Amino acid sequence: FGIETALRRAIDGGLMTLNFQPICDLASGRIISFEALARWTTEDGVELSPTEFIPVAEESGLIVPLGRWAMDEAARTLAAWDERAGGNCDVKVAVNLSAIQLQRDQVAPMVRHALDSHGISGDRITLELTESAIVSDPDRIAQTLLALKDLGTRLAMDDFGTGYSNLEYLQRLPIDLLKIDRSFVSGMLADRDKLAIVRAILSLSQALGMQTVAEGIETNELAQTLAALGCDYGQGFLYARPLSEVDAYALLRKRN
Ligand code: G
Ligand code: G
Ligand code: NA
Ligand code: MN
Repeated sequence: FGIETALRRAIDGGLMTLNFQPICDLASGRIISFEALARWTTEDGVELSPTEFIPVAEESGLIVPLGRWAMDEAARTLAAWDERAGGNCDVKVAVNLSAIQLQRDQVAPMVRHALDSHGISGDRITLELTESAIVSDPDRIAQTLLALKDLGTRLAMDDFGTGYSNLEYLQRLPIDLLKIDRSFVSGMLADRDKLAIVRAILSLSQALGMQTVAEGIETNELAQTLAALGCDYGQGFLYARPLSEVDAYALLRKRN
């Protein structure tokens, strides 16, 4: 229970922060949005990655308050950026939703509350779901996703291609964006099978009227190839690593 108690204290005590990694339009390089990525700096000053604490949060149920904190913090950050930009800021923020959070929390009212608290319109927020969220309870999830669409948010399927779900849900659920998993993208110039998978995901998303984000772009060559294949957006170290709120805003002012 040690880590669980510590995580609860971190959520309540301001030890969690959000980092922001840009998602860029592949054709123009313009920053469209930032993915909000949680960071936990422990009392000893050690920075823990979400891959270490999200599983703990999910098993303990702390993902509900953690997810609420992340959504509120994302909306608060957008409001702060808007104010700094004198209202001339239209960048979006993408917030991750865990499958457990979707099962256990009332996610649509939670998102609405965060938006209202900070005066942010729903179209500034993208919510990233994983395939596992949909497998667990498709009917309940469908209702939640429709309620989120009513708020104006965009919905993205994260790590697409790595889960166990069937494709039927893709046309049935109001998904706007597919994020092509880094495991397919990063090796696609050297591996014909990976390239074939990326092309298949791109044609599937086009046929279903969805947009695409390629994850894990580290080189210009990869960005150009993906743009030529019709991929809309890209994310990866080529553009930037996950940045502090201050650095993310500075990059936005410099680049856009
Ligand atoms: O930032 P990093 O690359 O270490 O992120 C690792 C994983 O943690 C990513 O898959 C990301 O989606 C997930 N993650 C980061 N922040 C959050 C969060 O606030 N909530 C949830 N549910 N997952 C997150
Ligand atoms: O699961 P999710 O896709 O949300 O995870 C995002 C994670 O991927 C973060 O931990 C982030 O640091 C990492 N990441 C983002 N861009 C790149 C990249 O270009 N290369 C590599 N190797 N990792 C990346
Ligand atoms: Na994500
Ligand atoms: Mn992802």
